[in-house]
Amino acid sequence: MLYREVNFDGLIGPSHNYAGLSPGNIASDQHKGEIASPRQAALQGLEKMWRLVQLGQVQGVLPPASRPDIETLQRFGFSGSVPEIIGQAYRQAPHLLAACYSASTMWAANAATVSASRDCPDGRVHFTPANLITTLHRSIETNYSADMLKRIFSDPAHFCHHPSLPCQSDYADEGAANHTRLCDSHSQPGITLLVYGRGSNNPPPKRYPARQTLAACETLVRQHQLPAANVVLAQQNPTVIDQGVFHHDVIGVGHRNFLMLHQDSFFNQTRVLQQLQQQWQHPDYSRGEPLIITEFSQDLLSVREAVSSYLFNSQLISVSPPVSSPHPPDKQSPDIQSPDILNAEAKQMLLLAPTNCLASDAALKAIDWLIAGDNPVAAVEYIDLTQSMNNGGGPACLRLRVPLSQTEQNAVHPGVMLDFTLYNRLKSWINTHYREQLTADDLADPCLPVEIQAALDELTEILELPGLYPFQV
Ligand code: SUG
Repeated sequence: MLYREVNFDGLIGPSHNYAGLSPGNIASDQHKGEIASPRQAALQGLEKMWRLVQLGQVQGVLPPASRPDIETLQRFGFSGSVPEIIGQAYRQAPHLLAACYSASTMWAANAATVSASRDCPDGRVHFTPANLITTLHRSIETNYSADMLKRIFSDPAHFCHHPSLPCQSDYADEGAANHTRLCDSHSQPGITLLVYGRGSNNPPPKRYPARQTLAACETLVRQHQLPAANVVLAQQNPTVIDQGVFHHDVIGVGHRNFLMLHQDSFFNQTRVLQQLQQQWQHPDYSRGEPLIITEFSQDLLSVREAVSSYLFNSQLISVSPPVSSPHPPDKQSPDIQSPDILNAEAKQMLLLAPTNCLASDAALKAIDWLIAGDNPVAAVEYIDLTQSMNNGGGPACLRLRVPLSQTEQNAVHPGVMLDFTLYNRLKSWINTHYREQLTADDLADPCLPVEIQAALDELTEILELPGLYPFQV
């Protein structure tokens, strides 16, 4: 049976803003207090999703959480009507209001860790929502993400949902941003590479938080019952976390039998890569293709340039040839390049990179070097996600990868699968409901929650997910 990697992207919510909420995420810090454009952000994210469809991929949409999170503001002691709660929070603790307004569920790579049914002994796709306990604004995503994923992947015959890990520092978990599945083809069992930043005897970072722990990774392996022969746990190099690599997906990306990463990604990288190669050749799994690993040297691309360009946060997409002539998305027609059935098993890959790479000579040289090298990447295409990028979220951050068989895909809630009709409906929904600009002071506007509720109410009709939000029940 054919298996595909299906991307589910977080739809960027109407309260997208720049609040500087993530220590160790350099872009979030640098753009703190700037004027955001929620409308532009959401349209950029939607264009990225649509581009994937045009490239013959199967693409889903994950609705944003409802913001502001009034329940959390009440837990912080603010009371009264919604305008009163917002007014008090704005005057007394604007950082709490900003946290409860964050549109951070857009970064779907942090929503959950997902294991393919081919990797799990019970033959189901396993989900563990991330507890995201390192930052306040992200820790309040978990309950919503868990419920939303259960609505979209609801059939217990195919999908198994675990509780998030305990909310204690030893179990800090940031989901798929620290998970890479390497496989021969999606229809074969893969190797689960899980990356953590602290919890072993090796030194943790000194300056910035390590958001994923060894104990969290071990727990995920147990929950999903992944066979030891198919698991590799690797520690992030603490010095790169201290340079702004707050998730592994800021410094490495893998797809199928290909992994590209910076030479300084892991603590004891040589050993980690050897272990991957050894496990790839495990006699119980006759993998036909070689595992191709491409390391970028510090001379080719410094960690600083990797973080500012977000080159490693690109998406790698299997596409049928020819892939060498990128062209901008055709906004008028559903110009699907080729049937996705061909793409799912295609050997060539396209690098879908953020336009920030275009501003870096080093990143451009590194991409040329990659394409010329002995690896599956045949072409690059750039995608403008500036609004999300300014908060440290590139192409790979915005998507949750879910490997699915055709039968499993048929069991996914169909209302969230992107086609030309849904793309157009979402575009007009964004243009109708989203503000052109949003500042920190706008968060005090009592009209904003009302506008957002109206928008989300309509969204649940578009996606056929009635009662998804607490204000609807
Ligand atoms: O958790 N930024 C997000 C970016 C997440 C990127 N995801 C992956 N790398 N997979 C974060 O740091 C900034 C919000 C603000 O500052 O307003 C923020 O949460």
